[in-house]
Amino acid sequence: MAGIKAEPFTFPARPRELALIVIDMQRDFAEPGGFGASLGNDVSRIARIVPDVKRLIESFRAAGLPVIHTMECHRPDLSDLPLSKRNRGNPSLRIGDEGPMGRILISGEPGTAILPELAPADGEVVIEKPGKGAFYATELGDVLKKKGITQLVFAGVTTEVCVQTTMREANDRGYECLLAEEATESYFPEFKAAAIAMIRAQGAIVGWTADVDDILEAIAHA
Ligand code: C5J
Repeated sequence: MAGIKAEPFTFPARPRELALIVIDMQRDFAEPGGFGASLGNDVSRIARIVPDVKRLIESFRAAGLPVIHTMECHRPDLSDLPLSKRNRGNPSLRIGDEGPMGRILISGEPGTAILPELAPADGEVVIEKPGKGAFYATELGDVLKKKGITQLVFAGVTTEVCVQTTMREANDRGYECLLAEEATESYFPEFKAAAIAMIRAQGAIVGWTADVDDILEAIAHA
């Protein structure tokens, strides 16, 4: 692989050290009645990226490269939910409350599940995370170390919250990070654009960004 065409310059991909990380493509963020909707967001924006996320997942699987999924969720007894998070804002339903898809953002509930089109395959790692960043209070760092992964391609939602937070955590831990632009979304288009701009500014200060087609092209030759 010669590298992946990206901004602000070519991503120096090393296929043996590369994994795809799909952040929080859960019903709770993408369907009416879930966490995203309870905060007053237009969740239809999220469903629109499903085909591009799926193309990325399929290409990594076809190349034999790891796909890792994350889910933002909490234990049923709420012991990993800080009160500051539960009480924040004025949502119509709080984390842990019973909603139309089960308890909001609680592990094992129907609404917390990953969208069926993007469901993890047998053997793929699924990280349940109580925070916005996927390294905080999870086994993600150990999983990546064991697999010899040093580079991460990012997809998922939302761009400026869980995706960007995890990219920043990964960048500080020495991972090289590439964001797939059409495979990430925000409830606020201007926040997606700003997150992409700030990630790749100053010579890729947090990481690189690339078109899904350019990532697929490179992975096909991995
Ligand atoms: C949010 C996330 N937006 N997965 N979570 O609360 O980005």
